[in-house]
Amino acid sequence: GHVFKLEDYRPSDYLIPRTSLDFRLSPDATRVTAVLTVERREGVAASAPLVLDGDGPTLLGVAIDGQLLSEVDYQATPDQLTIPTPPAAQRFELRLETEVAPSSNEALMGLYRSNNVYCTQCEAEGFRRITYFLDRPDILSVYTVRIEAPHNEAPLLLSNGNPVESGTLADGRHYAVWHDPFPKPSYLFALVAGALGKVAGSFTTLSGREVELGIYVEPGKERLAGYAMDALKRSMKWDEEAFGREYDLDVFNIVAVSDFNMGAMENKGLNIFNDKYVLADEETATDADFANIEAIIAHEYFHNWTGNRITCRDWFQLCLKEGLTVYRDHEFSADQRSRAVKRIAEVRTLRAHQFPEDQGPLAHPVRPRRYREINNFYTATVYEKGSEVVRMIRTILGAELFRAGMDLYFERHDGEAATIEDFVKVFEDVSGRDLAQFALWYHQAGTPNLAVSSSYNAAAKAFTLEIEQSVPPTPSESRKRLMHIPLAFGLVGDGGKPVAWAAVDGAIVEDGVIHVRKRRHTVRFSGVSERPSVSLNRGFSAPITLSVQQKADDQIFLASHDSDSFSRWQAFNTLLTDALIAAFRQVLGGKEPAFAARLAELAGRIAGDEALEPAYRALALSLPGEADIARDIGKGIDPDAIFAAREALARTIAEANRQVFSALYDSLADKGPFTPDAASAGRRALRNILLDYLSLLPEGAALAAQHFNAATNMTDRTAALTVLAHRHAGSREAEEALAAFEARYRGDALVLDKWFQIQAGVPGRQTVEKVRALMQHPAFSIANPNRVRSLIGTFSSANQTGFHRADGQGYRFFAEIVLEVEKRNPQVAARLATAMRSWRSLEPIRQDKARQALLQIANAENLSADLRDIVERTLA
Ligand code: DPP
Ligand code: ZN
Repeated sequence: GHVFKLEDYRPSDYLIPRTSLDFRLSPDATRVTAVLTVERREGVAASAPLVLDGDGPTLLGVAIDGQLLSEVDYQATPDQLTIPTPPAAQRFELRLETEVAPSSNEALMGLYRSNNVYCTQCEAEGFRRITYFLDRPDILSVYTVRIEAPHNEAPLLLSNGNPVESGTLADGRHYAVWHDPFPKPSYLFALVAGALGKVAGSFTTLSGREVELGIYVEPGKERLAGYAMDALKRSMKWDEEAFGREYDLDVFNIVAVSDFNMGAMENKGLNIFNDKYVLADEETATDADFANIEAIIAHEYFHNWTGNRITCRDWFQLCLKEGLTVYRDHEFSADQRSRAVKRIAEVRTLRAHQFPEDQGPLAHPVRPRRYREINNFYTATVYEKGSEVVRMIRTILGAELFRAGMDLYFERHDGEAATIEDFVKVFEDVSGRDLAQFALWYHQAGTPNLAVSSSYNAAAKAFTLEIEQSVPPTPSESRKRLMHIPLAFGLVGDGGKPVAWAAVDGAIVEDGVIHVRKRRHTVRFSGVSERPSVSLNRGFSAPITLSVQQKADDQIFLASHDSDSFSRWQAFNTLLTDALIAAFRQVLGGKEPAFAARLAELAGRIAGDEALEPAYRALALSLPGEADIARDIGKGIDPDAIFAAREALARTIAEANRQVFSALYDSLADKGPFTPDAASAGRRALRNILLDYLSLLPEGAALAAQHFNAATNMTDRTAALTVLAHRHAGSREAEEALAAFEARYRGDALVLDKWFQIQAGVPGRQTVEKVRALMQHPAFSIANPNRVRSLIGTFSSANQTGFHRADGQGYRFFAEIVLEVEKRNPQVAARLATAMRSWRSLEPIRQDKARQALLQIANAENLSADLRDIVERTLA
């Protein structure tokens, strides 16, 4: 396939300042008339051909300035429309008639049908499936859209911008016209038509403008959109307060659909959402679902400024909008909930998804320089690491200069298609700093490591840190440059108090941050009157790995006393990880794993520490996942041994803390009616992790069954069901609970996704057969991305012992299903296939089986560009 390269960027010869679209909707043959005002760019020769992008629309006719072209005047292929000799005038009108079939569009890109509702998804390159266009983000156009359909089939007709006209026509048909005054790239175009229920709201902006809000859902589900509406209003208010950003149209609409490739899409004034991220009440949604809804509603809304008003020059700049918008939604959630807890959760996610990507064959810079298929770059690196890079800018500049830089960014680039260079420049301009070395975070792949050791000289009152940075090689980048790493730190003394120093040399240290810029720094603190424990990378100030020469005593001390709550959590998590890695080696050596008694004691103390938020305690008690442990071990992975080590530690902690956990479990039972707020969710999280431990003790299955039966909300119900299915698989209690859950939610596809997910996650070799059987369940559909992700995605990316069965059956099944999904939906198949990205870290026997499965996919005929790209890079 073609490789797109950043350095090949050049502006197009033509612009399209105005786009007018007319849709005659029909499931199998929708007519689209596009009238484009085409303008030759200043300085471009009149002989320059006009070349538009396409992806299979049926072309019915082409006219220029009202004159129908004959077929010798243009060349059309499925992916290109060329007009070799456009008019000499600088500006002309191009009219295109195309036909598309939404009902047979299973790729869910372009115009398609979901539950009989017409909807669109155009990012990144879906618009070209509707009509030929300059389908690139630097072509900004003002759109007017007319939609016509039979009233009974599609009473609701929506597009971007503001409604300007609507009316009835003959034969039960009607139409609506929408106009979006803000020039936008084609990937932000959207259309929705169908029969939907509406939840209405309104918002008064900072400057007093009234905005009409609408959330549209499947009729009958309106009641489930209340939380999303509330989250939307809070997002709008927060963006005014935190970033001075006001909404700019008269209406803001959100539509929930059930077939959607991503989480949601930020189309201007008309966000389209995967219904999973809109619909919620306590009966059907977990606390995690509520938190996701809040975050994604905010994320898409925030795109209105970071993505829509200022968009990307080209797709290499994807992180310009995504990394920044993730940073904004993280800050929003931190302000709405608990900042400390939110930060820990973010870091866990980053480590679980971005670190393995950065450390494997799919590693790429936050701003890539090459791609074959842009759909494959909506990655944890672009999103999550991209957000961390923005956070580091704020750490380096401080809150005020960061805000000044953001203000300048909005002022300078509003209405433009910008680049990462533009973004970095505003912060250089407001601060006077040189961020050239810092900008390597955008350009260089790989997770940097800092090796740190410390020493204290009591006589000289000197404390010294030896810091050495390295960046591991990644595909096609074997030599790395030295990075600028802002390392937040603290010297912690008796009882957790900060230890003072008189002077420091060896690196720039400001506001609690060591600016690591060279390969080695010897940082000397003088006038230090007691031996401190050093707390490093506080708040996770940089997305790096640390190799610290630190005694277990120091870690235990920090896990109890560090005043930085992230680092305190980190210290305990490091102790757990070290113990689990040692236990893994014991299991491999045929021994029973053993754990230091003080680890379990510390777990008990954290669980019962009333000074700590319950949500924080829940996060501390949740052991590193099997995949986290595998990542930290790095190679020679035997998932069965990791599983055994982890179960042994959980059991040790449970047995040592039986009384404390049990009493605490009882005291945390929900009193009063359900509320989805962070504090209540935190109490449920703590109680449910305690259940997880207690379920390992005698009577554990009975306790979990009781928890399941007494549950009054989905959080508790799924927590108990998970414990039963995963820890007591095959027991009467587990079977009864699974059956009861299925019966209760038979008609609710989104809730049954949880049932699929829980069963796909059951550890052990038998699960592959169970997953295969569940594909025959009436609620499963291989055409629906949510179903596929719940069942197949969970099995392949979250079931270490099931998927990585030593005999390769998990991989074989997976290859077969990926190829099956690929026939309809290449994007979803390619995403699934990334589950194989860490195959080289497996022990040799599994590695060989994994390679065979990858080859099976690679050798299939007519592979899509999406899947081919992932599989070939994974095998390279
Ligand atoms: N809809 C996806 C997101 O918001 C891609 N833009 O991240
Ligand atoms: Zn986004």
